[in-house]
Amino acid sequence: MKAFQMNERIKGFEFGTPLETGIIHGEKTYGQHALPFEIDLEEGHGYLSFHLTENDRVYGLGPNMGGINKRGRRYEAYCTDDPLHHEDKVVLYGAHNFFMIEDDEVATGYFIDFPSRIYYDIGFSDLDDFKIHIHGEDFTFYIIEGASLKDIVHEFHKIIKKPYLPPRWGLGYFQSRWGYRDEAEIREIHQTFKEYKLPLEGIYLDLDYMEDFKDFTISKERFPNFKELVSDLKDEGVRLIPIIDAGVKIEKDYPVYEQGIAGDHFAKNAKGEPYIAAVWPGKVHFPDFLQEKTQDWFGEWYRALTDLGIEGVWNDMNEPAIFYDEDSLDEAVTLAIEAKGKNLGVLDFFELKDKFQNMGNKDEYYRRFFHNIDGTAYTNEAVHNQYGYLMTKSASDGLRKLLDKRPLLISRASSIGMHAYGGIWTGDNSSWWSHIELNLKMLPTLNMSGFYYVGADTGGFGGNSSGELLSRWMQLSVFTPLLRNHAALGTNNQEPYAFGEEVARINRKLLGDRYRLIPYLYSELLKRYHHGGLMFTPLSFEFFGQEAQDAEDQLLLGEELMIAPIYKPNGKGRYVYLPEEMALVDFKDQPELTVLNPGVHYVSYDLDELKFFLRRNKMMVYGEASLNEKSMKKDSLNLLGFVDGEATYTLYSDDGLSFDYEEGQVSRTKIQVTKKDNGDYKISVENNHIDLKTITLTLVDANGEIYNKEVRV
Ligand code: MIG
Repeated sequence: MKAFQMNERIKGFEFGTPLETGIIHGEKTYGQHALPFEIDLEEGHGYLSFHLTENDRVYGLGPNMGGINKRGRRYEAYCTDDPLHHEDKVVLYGAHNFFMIEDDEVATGYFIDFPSRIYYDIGFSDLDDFKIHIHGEDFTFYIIEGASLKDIVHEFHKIIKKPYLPPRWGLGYFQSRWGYRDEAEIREIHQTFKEYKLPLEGIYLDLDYMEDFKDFTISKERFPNFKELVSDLKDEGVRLIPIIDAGVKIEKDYPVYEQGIAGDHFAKNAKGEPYIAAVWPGKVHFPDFLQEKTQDWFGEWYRALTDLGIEGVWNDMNEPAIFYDEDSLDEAVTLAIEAKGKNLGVLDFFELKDKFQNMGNKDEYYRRFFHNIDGTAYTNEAVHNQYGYLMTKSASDGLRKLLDKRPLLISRASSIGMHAYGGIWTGDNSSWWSHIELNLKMLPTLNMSGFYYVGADTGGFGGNSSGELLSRWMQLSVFTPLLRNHAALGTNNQEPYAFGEEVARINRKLLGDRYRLIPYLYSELLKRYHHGGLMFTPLSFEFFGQEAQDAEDQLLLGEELMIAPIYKPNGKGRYVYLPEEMALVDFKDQPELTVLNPGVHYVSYDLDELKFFLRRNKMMVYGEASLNEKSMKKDSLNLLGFVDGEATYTLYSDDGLSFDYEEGQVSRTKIQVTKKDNGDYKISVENNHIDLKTITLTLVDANGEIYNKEVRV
């Protein structure tokens, strides 16, 4: 073991020869300090455990089931395609090994830099024991100290890369569905949105746009005029976002396949031949994204889409998901043939059935193919969690060169490190009420891992949505940077207009509100790019006490707001815990502000309302409802404030498209408001945003007195 220090607050310990994952950045000074606990190495695996006192809380671990406090469950970090997010699932698409343990006095953060399986048992088998099992002996263990949980997150964000920032139009509303078949249907959807006067920023294209599920092809039959379609829609402010899967179809004369073979770009089996798995296109090879030359090669292939006017993509199936491989299909078929005509015993029947039923994503597949890292072969299992991350890096590097502006890019599989290259949609959830709550709880945890451009399939992917479920989900999703309504093949339609006029009206109001929130949300993303930290913060990170710890169904948003969505059917309102005095905002055209005392309140909340809370001596800005980002007004903004002393808000903005923000080219509009003794307010604005000309303020004080004023800036 080698000990090192990164700064006063971060030290680390290298075990064996850890693989360079590219996740952690910064200088290491090797030294002599001791590991404050033991990590046992047994038969090539690492084991450690933390004693949990009764009041210890555990946070982190990325996109997983369970609460914000991760205690009381098991988890596994190993990117896995599982389309049923049942309550007892322990592993999903992301492997994020950052976590924090907090008791009433101190908190400590940990990060395990290791690209294969890690098992966590957080007070599940044993109430007071947090056990970690690392499936290997080459890893780096980081310990991060800080004055608070928020502080530790900040420290951690300093040693990982800066996060991905989407183009500003990425904050618009996106419609998606697996099963939009052809150009006519895409045009019809666009048309319907127009008829209903519903905002639409883009339409995601699922597998159906491809020819035989081949990456970087467009079906000539279903999309004969793809380029024209892209440009017609873009003229109206609507972008198309096609899907790309990890597997490349094995087919003679298919150029991606031919080049992949010629350039030695595919992951290999034990015999050194390209490994064959089966996914949507049938038999495929997997690009070996662990090789830099393959990242460059595959990244360049996105040209096939950018040449047609595409500016964003979603990377799917990159855990990588595998339906079956030849060996296991053979095995199952052989068993079936042997069984033919026999009087099968029940156990033999189950064996046969399981052979077919459990053929997807078998552990052994990931030991049957190898990646080439600087001449050394690693099983996929050994470096598994790098795969989706590096596929997305490949896409990001490629698209950046091709477009010379920010692409929209999201991925299903992820690990920390990928946060620098793309966002995440949280995969195949279901149209279940419990998944609204799950969506809420994943938000701060994803932020801890450095991911901000995140969102769930609004309305739910699997199963059938109802109008009520969709609108309730929308009331949460209007706050999430990625706002996409997506559904699985074969499920009922769930576009915002799919449930009749009344639901369409409700969704029009909510989506309008989303566009009003874009200046604020986008400013949050820019702030997090520059300063790290959380966009969505659990109450317990900010306030002491059991109530704050328990209120896991509410979140702070930015430094200004608190959200408390409804995630139960037939709800007309809900109980909300206010840890401090706040103003309830009913986000009508002219928002209504009601000051509430700390404590528990029943807040009524109708489907067509958007309600949230503004903290004391905080302010937020908002714009106007709009049908797309392109037509948003830039010269005026509104401001809401709950000011009973002094409040400052700084709005960040930029051109929304270029990479200039990386060089610090960001406009800041600093608004300062001080309440004077006579009830009047002193307002000052420092503005270097060229387009912004007026701000209309609505302020409320602790007595509920409302004050309106328009200022030129
Ligand atoms: O095996 O492309 O998570 O969003 O619609 C399913 C079809 C493959 C999984 C993705 C989902 C997408 C679906 N894909």
